[in-house]
Amino acid sequence: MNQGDYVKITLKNQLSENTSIHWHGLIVPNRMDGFPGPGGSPVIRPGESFTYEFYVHQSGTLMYHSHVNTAVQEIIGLSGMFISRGVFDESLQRDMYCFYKNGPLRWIQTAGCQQVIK
Ligand SMILES: [Cu+2]
Repeated sequence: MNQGDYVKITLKNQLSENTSIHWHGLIVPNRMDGFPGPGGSPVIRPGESFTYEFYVHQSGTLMYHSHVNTAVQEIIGLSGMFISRGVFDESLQRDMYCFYKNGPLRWIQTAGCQQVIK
């Protein structure tokens, strides 16, 4: 993504339980925040879809994650990085992040680092 982009991301819930996507650290309208509750951001029920739409106001290495049954859903993979290149950024060639996840053995355990070439 680039700072200033307008994004539309559709979540289709193929889980057997509710879910949502919270755009951690991103400044978005309450309804698009993915934090179900008073701000009006919806819970996505199994089999349903929801399209998150917002402008990317910030630059940097940000993240997204489930905001329903978070302790389980993040561990099984419903989380990741959201990288936004700033309009005034110098010519960065790569961005690196490490994302460690740990939980009970009956869940998937993952740990890893990735390099994103811009
Ligand atoms: Cu968060």
